[in-house]
Amino acid sequence: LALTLDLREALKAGSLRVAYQPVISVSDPTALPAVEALVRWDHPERGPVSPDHFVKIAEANGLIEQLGLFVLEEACSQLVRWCDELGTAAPQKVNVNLSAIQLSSRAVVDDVARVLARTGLPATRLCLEVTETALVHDREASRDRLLRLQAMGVSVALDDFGTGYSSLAYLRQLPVNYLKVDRSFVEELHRGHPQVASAVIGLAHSLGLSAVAEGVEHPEQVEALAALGADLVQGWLYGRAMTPADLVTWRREVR
Ligand code: G
Ligand code: G
Ligand code: MN
Ligand code: NA
Repeated sequence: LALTLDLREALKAGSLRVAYQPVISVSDPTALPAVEALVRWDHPERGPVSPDHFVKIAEANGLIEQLGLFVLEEACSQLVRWCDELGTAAPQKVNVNLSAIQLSSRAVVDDVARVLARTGLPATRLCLEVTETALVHDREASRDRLLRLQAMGVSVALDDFGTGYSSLAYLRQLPVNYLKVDRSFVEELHRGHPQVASAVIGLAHSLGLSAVAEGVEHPEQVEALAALGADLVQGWLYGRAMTPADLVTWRREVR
């Protein structure tokens, strides 16, 4: 309860921040096709609180729409600032995680449109990450909202793919552009079990989608993923989620 009250305060005070993890192209390691926005909370007494934990608290206490809008607005304005600072070296897109609750709201499409208009970020530079479980409730409404977002130019990624409950029959009808191979399958790859990663990448391609592998920590994983045809990769091997200033340094030094 105390944490819920503190989160409410933090949202009001604007003391949450957003960190950004690079997403790398397998075929062109000098490109920066995207960064994923990940919310961070440095609690004044407890120190950093895990986003897994406080995102759930926000979802359970009616705070997720406000949190989600904060991250979306912050991420879109940050990419506009990077475009000024880095020009063509700026990330091409920013990926923002959308909670199931946000997608279940009638307001989501207008909210996204409003933030894009306010920040001046072209819709084509925004990608929304949704999980399979976000799509099992009210399938028709979710599908319709994603279609309207795509019609605006926003792209959609299916996050943590393979860990939820989405049916493969439904996947074919879903308006998504990217399948994200869950970190657990990238880990298995490292332990000599490429079956699931291989199947997800194959499925993505057979549906005309790009495959993104998450949680890449070892060069051998990249080699294996490249051999399987993965398009994009992200993970600690390339960079952790970092502050906007650190991302600029990383971009200038590493690439
Ligand atoms: O860095 P990591 O510990 O950042 O993230 C943990 C979990 O929290 C992940 O499942 C991630 O998708 C989720 N998460 C991080 N940032 C956000 C956000 O802005 N919105 C939502 N809904 N989830 C987020
Ligand atoms: O669920 P989602 O994919 O949005 O969450 C991303 C989560 O994965 C964040 O918690 C992020 O910090 C974490 N993460 C990103 N890269 C790596 C990695 O290479 N290894 C591990 N163990 N975690 C990672
Ligand atoms: Mn994600
Ligand atoms: Na994920």
